[in-house]
Amino acid sequence: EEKKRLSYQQKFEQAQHSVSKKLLETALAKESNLIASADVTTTKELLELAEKVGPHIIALKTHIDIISDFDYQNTIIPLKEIASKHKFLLMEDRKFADIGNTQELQFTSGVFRITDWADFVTSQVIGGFESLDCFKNVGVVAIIGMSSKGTLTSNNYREEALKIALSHPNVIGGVSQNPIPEEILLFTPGVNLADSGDGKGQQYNTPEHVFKTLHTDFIIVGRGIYKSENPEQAASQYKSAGWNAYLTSL
Ligand code: S5P
Repeated sequence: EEKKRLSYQQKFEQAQHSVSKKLLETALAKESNLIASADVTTTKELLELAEKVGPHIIALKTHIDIISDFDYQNTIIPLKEIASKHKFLLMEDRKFADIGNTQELQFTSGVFRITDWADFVTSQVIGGFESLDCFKNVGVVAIIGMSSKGTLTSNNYREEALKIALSHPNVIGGVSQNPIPEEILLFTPGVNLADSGDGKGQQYNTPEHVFKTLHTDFIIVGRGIYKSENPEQAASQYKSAGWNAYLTSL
């Protein structure tokens, strides 16, 4: 018999961090474990996508530095309004990868001022335990393993990265293509219902696969949604596929 996973309710009850609680609470309320990745390059596309997929997602993942007309007032303020209207969180996929002092500057300064609006951020753990101390007011999702072909996140790297992730109080979860301990949340990108790759190294799995084999908590879907002819409908499909796969894995 296969090992059973903890339910979102059980994880909610044992969660320590306010952002973990918020994510799990949102998942239960919306019956969704879907995070849409908004890898679009203009404010208009970002806001339109957020509005369309908002009802179906628990978080919108941004790469805010690819928005060519970024402007705090015109990009972030309306994005935050849409997020609060549709009750989803904002996840900035910055993948910090430097010493603590530099990460702190990248997190708080520049035009993006990530600290002022992101609910949680991604960070590499290559800079070591203390490099994560600066992310005090947000949750950190540590990059444990990457989805791309030829990644350097070997077994040994992942083991060491997990030690940091599990012991740091700012860390709420990890990004990985392998199972991780249930004390932190598992976020899995590289999910697509139609494709197995993108010709640029990305490797895709289905929602069924990642819930069954990894016991993932949240799926991250980019092109499967924003490149679709009908992103609203695609988000709804991924939401159902993800939720059904979760229920089946219980
Ligand atoms: O290992 C990873 C980690 C991340 S966060 N592999 C990934 O693909 N990602 C991100 O997930 C990537 O930066 C992109 O924003 C998204 C996947 O997009 P898709 O279009 O391939 O679904």
